[in-house]
Amino acid sequence: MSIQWFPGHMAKTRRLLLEQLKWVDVVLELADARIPASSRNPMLHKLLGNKARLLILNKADLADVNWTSRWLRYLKVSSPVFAVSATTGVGIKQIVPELERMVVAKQAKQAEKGIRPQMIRVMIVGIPNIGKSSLINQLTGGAQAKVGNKPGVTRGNQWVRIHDRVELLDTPGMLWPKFEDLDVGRKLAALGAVKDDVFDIEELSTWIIDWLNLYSPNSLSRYQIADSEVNLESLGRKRGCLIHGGRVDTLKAAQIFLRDLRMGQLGPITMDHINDTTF
Ligand SMILES: Nc1nc2c(ncn2[C@@H]2O[C@H](COP(=O)(O)OP(=O)(O)O)[C@@H](O)[C@H]2O)c(=O)[nH]1
Ligand SMILES: [Mg+2]
Repeated sequence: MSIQWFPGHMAKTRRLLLEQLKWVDVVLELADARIPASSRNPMLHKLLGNKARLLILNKADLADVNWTSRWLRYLKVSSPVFAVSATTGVGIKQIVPELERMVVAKQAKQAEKGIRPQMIRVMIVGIPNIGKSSLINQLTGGAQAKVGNKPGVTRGNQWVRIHDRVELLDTPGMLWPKFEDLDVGRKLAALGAVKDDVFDIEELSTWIIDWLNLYSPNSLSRYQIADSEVNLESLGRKRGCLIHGGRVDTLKAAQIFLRDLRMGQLGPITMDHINDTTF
């Protein structure tokens, strides 16, 4: 696939991430609760090696709660996982106690060797727009409490104390989104995780509307289109996106639709589903 889904340079991003990873004990991997699979980077696993990872499904306020609990059950088989909202703060309080639990064994080993418990150093990683900065703000309460932040000193890693035993790297690790699968790309674009110039937004909107018609028809009820199928045409007509001759401005309709979707105006939506019925 030749489409440029990611503004950065992948090799450089990867190098930077590996450099940052050296300093941390635990990685907070951010995914989007609305697309818990599509919003993760498949390479991260390899980059992490055996480093501890806490998975966080952010934007849970915009996701379908039933799907979120299914995803949590499914994902916790592989790593500890929480659902949170970095804007409302819901779920954030679970993070620090879990970080402490995660390093208990390591610190017990160190204690046996007579090493005093060290600060737990953590960093946040995730693809663009996943909520990394918002989560840093939640955890630091606005970053007043910088550790080792001396004016005039060359900028390096800045650590912010978020608990008496936990420090957070104030620069999140950037990951690139998955590139391989067109539908993954469409879901990422649908929810604003890749830039709007990657896809034709009328085609994208049509794909999403078809998806919703199939899997989540209630989401479209907001438009109160009862007499015909919901599509860009009927949606635009309903929302008054008309050009002369009474034709529908489908570009305008697509813009309105995408804005509604991303702002949660269509209600909670989860676009990655689990096929395995045991979860
Ligand atoms: N509704 C909702 N919006 C969020 C949440 N977390 C982040 N956002 C929004 O998502 C956008 C990107 O967030 P940001 O923290 O800048 O992401 P970053 O690029 O990973 O640093 C911003 O508009 C945030 O307000 C969340 O939990 N819920
Ligand atoms: Mg940011």
